Amino acid sequence: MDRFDVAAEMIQAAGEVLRRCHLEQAEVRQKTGHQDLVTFWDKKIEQQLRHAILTAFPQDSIVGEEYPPEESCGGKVTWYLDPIDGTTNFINQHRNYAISVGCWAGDTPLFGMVLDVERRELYWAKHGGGAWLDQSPIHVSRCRDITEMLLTTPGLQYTFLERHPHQEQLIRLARRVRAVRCLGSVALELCEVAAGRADMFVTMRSSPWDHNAARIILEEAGGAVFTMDGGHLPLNQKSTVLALNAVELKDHIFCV
Ligand code: 2AM
Ligand code: CA
Repeated sequence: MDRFDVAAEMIQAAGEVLRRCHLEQAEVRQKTGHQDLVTFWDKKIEQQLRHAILTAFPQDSIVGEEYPPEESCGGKVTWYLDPIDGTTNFINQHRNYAISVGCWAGDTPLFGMVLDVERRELYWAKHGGGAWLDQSPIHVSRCRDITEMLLTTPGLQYTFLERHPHQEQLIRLARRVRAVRCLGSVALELCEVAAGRADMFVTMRSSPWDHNAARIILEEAGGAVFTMDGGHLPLNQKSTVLALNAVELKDHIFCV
């Protein structure tokens, strides 16, 4: 099996585990505070994914949310894993959470997969092969009028309410768009833009495991990703993220 097939098999097996699990109160822990949580299942699933990858490709590197990076022994392929993206949704709703698996050769994308676990929907893209939702091709929206756009952002608090250098710009943008939606999962929200159900996405907080799978899917669907400053989105650092349904939109969204 090649890396894509290993990823497809392991992500579906992990989804099955999460759909069947019953989360106990004692399995939830705070990381940096009461709005940043981790569960027994985040760790369990990441262990399961790491084991599947390293069994098949022991030379590969792994960057995942819950454990220190697994350094490569000579290979140049890196996997970016988020075992549960949208942990708060997993805890409070048991829906609207994803497993995110991105695979890169240095800074060249190989493929990205995002499983919407409870809907049993797999978003995926191979570099140069278009973007897909299960067997159907997906594409970003054609909308170019900002007043008709849906803006999605995972966290109302940290996008609009906390002080940060882009706060005023974002509040102005929120007044111009048709509506703002908060789903609570970076990976699923980037896929919403890829599938044309939202037109743009912003977050003030994202990590490589949150966005390095879905960014491949979004770019293959015709969209573009940047930092909030309009710069290149880094592969290996925490960053702000701005995602658009068209690269040209970047020069227009903050000009009012
Ligand atoms: P997570 O569920 O894997 O933690 C909404 O919280 C979205 O923002 C989720 O995709 C979440 O990923 C992500 N996120 C990134 N950094 C975060 C942070 N410091 N606190 C809360 N959510 C964070
Ligand atoms: Ca996570």
